[in-house]
Amino acid sequence: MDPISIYADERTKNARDDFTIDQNWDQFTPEEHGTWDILYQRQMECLPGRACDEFINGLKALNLGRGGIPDYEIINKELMKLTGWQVVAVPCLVPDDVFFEHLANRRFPAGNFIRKRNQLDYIQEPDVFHDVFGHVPMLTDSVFADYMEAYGKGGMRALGFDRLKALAALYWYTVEFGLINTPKGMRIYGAGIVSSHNESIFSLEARSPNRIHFDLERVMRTDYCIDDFQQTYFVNASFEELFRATVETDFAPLYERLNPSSDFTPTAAIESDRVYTRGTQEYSRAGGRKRGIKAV
Ligand code: HBI
Ligand code: FE
Repeated sequence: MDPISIYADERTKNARDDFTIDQNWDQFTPEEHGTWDILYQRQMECLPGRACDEFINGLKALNLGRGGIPDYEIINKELMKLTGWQVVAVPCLVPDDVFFEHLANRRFPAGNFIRKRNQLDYIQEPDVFHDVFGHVPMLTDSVFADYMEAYGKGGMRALGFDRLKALAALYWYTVEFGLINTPKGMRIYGAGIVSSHNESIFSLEARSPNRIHFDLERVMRTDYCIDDFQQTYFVNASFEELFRATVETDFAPLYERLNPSSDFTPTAAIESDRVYTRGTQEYSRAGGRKRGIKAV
């Protein structure tokens, strides 16, 4: 995700050195709490049977449906008890090194604003609904929580190798847009999908996208689209697979052999792929969101 507004923004003027700010939960208006409720209700109509159990269990454990934007004082008590993670408020996207440092210390940075009523379907910069509804429930799962910390530590190491695009692709195709095989079928865990009504349906049921089994190096070599539905979704066998792939990989030689830019386009399917669905790519070929193409 290319940070689109990280410096010199009036929102960052009272941020601390690590870009955190106080949530000031009581500053949110009834209208803003109402926006959370609208988005929450809409997602709860489409996620049961589509989101993985770990996500649904996390939503319940943190009671994110209690009504209104969650107060971090309250949810962090529960989250800390479960996996030692906490949510910290930030005004906007933060620089990569700051972001990785937070993850490496089990702090998830959440945008301290919520989208307007005329942006319910899409926002480019992550707001509190994308970050807290989308990302935080998975942090209640101990294996995924370990993965996110390992990712943050890997990210801090990566900064020295100038291979950020590859590392961002790993985040993008797992944390943001990952699918997972479960005994009940293919399910969603990626925050970018679970926080979007249409992509929750498109990612599992549309003919257009590829669905390919996760392979760490393949994912890191694949370009991605930041402002529309994905053209390929990668599918994990388990969160243990994701965690092991990250902690068992010696990233230094991998970064050396990776090219600075992506080798594969977002629509590619290659010889070594384990393909679940070879998509038609009809949605992106027709022009996607920009051309107002109906995805589902
Ligand atoms: N900052 N607040 C915030 N949220 C993000 O998801 C984020 C970020 N900065 C950088 C960043 N993501 C990317 O580098 C990662 O997607 C790798
Ligand atoms: Fe995100």
